[in-house]
Amino acid sequence: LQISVIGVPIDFGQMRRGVDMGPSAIRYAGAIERLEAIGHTVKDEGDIYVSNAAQLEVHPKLRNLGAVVEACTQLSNRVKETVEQKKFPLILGGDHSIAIGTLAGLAHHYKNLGVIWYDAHADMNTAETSPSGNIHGMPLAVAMGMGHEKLTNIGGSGAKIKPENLVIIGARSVDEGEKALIKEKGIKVYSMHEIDRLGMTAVMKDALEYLASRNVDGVHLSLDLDGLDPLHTPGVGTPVPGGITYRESHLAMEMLQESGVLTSAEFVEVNPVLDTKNSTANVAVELMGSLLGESLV
Ligand code: DIR
Ligand code: MN
Ligand code: MN
Ligand code: MN
Repeated sequence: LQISVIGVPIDFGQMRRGVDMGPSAIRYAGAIERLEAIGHTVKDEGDIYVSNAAQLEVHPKLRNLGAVVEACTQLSNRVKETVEQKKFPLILGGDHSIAIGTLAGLAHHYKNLGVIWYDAHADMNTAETSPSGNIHGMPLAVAMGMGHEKLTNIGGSGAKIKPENLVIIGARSVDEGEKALIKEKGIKVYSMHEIDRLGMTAVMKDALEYLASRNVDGVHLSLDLDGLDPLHTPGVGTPVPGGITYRESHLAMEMLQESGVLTSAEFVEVNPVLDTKNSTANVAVELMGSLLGESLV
């Protein structure tokens, strides 16, 4: 593959400072070299410029709205260009609010995009349902066309993804408003219950068959490192115990690689300030290896 790596050093989508250093931490963990060793042509496109949030619009229920809109607008354009150049976009966060920009950019080319959301959370709040006002808990709602119009208009108005083309894997901390939306839209969720009960092999097989049955024209992986158990990825802002294991996560990445359907990916919420010896960024890079074709033997 021709891979374009785009960093988004933003921590304004939530309240724990430091996740803006995620792209550096992931680079220091050897992401570029690791992907080159597989045989990919990798271009590090550097980072999106992120303004000082205090100088931009503030909103009582959407923390740092202006800064998130500005960064996501730039990211949307960069992702769109990357796909136009027939390159594989690999986005490094930053908090999960950046997915608003990623999905807006992808939507320009993929009219029936499949999305795998690997996360402890459903990230489907709006200003009205959010318990926190943190935009990193909202990107999927925005991508489905719900929320403040400054967010839903990034990269063009309207919905960027269809709820029936979305699968969530690893959920274990879902807010009431999100639960209602999941029911209303019939969104496919593989919570920790399904992972425990069926095993990751069956979950991934089912998820991939589901997306194939939807005739998706691409598949984006949005991987929040808090989807894994904090034992493996302690450097995240909102750790939730009882998560996906390290081995299950490698298996999931390997099955996604084998399927051959993946067209873009992002790794988010790595916070070096909260981490132990960069272990969370190291896990991110190891998972990237499995996702993009590294073989064990
Ligand atoms: C919570 C936490 N659902 C919120 N969300 C997180 O603030 O909306 N997402 N941590 O990654
Ligand atoms: Mn175009
Ligand atoms: Mn999360
Ligand atoms: Mn998330």
